[in-house]
Amino acid sequence: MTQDAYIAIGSNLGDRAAYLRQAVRSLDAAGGNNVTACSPVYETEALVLDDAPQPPYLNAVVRLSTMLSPTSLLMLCHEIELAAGRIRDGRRWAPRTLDLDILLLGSLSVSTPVLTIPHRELVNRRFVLKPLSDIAPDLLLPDPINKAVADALADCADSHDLRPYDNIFAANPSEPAPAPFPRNEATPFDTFDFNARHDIL
Ligand code: A4P
Ligand code: MG
Repeated sequence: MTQDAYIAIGSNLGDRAAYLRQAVRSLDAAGGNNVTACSPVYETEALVLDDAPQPPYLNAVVRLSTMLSPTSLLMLCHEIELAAGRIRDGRRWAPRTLDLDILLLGSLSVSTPVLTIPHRELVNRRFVLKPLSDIAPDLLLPDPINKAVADALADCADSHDLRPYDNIFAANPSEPAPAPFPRNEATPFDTFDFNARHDIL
């Protein structure tokens, strides 16, 4: 059985559009996954934790039909970030070639030391809620949010500007779709019975 996952994609280093396109191809190519919707892309000023300026981000959200368990989906996201040359130096919110955040996975609420679903910043960020609302305005956000995406966007206090960017996900006959990043086939992926009870919940 598949579930819809919603993944936020961001990049503020290097060829941002290329990283976003290749990330979408890589999510689609792995483990029986299927990307079924891509939001418009927005350019957004970087939200930072200190005074050091950062380049602006490209942000988007995709819907992914998946059978992967929450943990396997997180592993896949980390693998794709690594393949995109992301360097984790321990600093939170540091500039990055690619960031993949799991916003939602079916109607699951997950809270473990390494994974929180719905994503803990989901309702605080316009650069996440706007593209999510573009593709799923009526989707009900699960516990502890419990409201529709469009209502969460209307209630969001974040007033940062979102600049519509080129439609980089549209098929372009003069430019072939990028190949997915090479997969590490040794990574064991689990599928997940979303109807069963799990101790991860
Ligand atoms: N983690 C827990 N829950 C999740 C989840 N639902 N999806 C854990 C993905 N990861 C999740 O993330 C730290 C750890 O969060 C992961 O190892 C995972 O176990 P990270 O990607 O290593 O580090 P980070 O991204 O710097 O930290 P964090 O807190 O995840 O930051 P965010 O929320 O990703 O924000 N400004 C603009 N304009 N646009 C952006 O996209 N993004 C960020 C990063 C900051 N400023 C931004 C943007
Ligand atoms: Mg992150």
